[in-house]
Amino acid sequence: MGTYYQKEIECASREQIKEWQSERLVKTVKRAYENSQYYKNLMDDKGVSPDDIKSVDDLHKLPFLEKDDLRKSYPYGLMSAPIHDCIRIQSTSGTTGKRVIAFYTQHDLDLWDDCCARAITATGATKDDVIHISYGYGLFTGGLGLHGGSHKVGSLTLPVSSGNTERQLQFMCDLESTVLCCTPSYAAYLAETIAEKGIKDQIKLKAGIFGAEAWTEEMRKDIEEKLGIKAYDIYGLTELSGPGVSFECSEQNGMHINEDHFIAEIIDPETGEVLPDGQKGELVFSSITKEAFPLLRYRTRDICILNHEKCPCGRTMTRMAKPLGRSDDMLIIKGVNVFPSQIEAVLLQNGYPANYQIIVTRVNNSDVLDINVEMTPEKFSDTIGEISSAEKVLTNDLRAVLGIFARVHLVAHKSIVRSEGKAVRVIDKRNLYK
Ligand code: DLL
Repeated sequence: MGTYYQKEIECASREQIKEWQSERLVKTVKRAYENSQYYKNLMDDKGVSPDDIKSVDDLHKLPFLEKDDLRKSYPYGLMSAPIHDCIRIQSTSGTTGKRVIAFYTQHDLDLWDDCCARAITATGATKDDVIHISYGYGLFTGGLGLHGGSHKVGSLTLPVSSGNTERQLQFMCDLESTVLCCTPSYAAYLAETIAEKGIKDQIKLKAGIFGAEAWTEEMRKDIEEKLGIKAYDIYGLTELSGPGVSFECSEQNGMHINEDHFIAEIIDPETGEVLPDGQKGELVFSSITKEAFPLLRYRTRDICILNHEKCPCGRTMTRMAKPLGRSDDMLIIKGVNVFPSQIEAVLLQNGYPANYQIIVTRVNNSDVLDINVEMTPEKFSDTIGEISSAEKVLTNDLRAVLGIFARVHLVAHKSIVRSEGKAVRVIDKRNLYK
């Protein structure tokens, strides 16, 4: 049996969960339709009205919502609460131009914090623990999400944020952090640094809550061994609130979806058809308790499988597998969402052709991004100094747009193999999805 933050909810009967979902869905559809012109248009176009949605069984009647809808309706088009009731925004990482912005009322933040508190408590943590948060704070949801959850649990919260490994380790040793929250790649990096410094005996960690990017079971084992902890997965996305949409329990066998707040469906990414239980497809979520920014049938583009079997931990909430891939071309590099189109835009702005190749590798559990870019005859230079300064310009421009470092390599004209079909722009050697 597990440890719970809200046992009566996390272990509720399936009938009770369905009842909550139906009642909350009906309310949310009405709220969205009445407050957002964008939603109203979407539903009117599909010929469905709020009266058609009487229970969770009617969910399939609603139109899908996609990332593109969020861009088109930027910034306020999908708001379902007055702006003066909103107290915060968060935003997705690494996108340019019209970023995806999520708005929160006090009520929304409160429920999000509950979701993260459930994830923290599932690791066995209590108010006696020291929660060390190395996810980035700011627009990214990782830091502030786990921070709110840790406050709810009543633990001592260390808002260290990302970066500055020396400082991380100093706090970790001096304040005896017991639960580490960060991306799995940063956890692996910290583990390595701890070993190099020979300070393992000063580390009191017992659990880690790692997410925001794909990671394998091999990586879990490696981190667990090196840090001497149990490593828990956590999933979420900005559009739905942030981390805590689902989280792992002590069984480490799938992430429990907080179904009192989010309804999950699996669809065929090509046809949009809802797939039967146990089939692999694209994960679609409806958030049914949010006031400011509820999303109905939002296509996450994450490929996944749901598991409705009862979990030995006692929770009744459906589990989702680790995401098995994406149905779009988004890459997550060092926890940052990167679209190849953003890279292409920078190259074109700098006068390079769209002949490039993005190569992502993982060296010592840390992502490395290399971009090979063809020079045009006009851009050609055989002077090393000129080439390296042109590469530097691209690296800086890419860093400004993506927020991460990329190694740019200018290569000879026509040296990148041309494809007869779709160009192979991305070579992801990390094998993150099994
Ligand atoms: O990554 C929220 C988050 C923060 C989750 C901290 C967990 C911990 P976004 O930046 O909007 O939000 O990116 C969302 O990241 O659609 C998945 O593709 C991917 N992702 C998130 N968690 C996991 C995970 C945050 N545990 C996108 N495993 C999602 C695999 C994940 N992929």
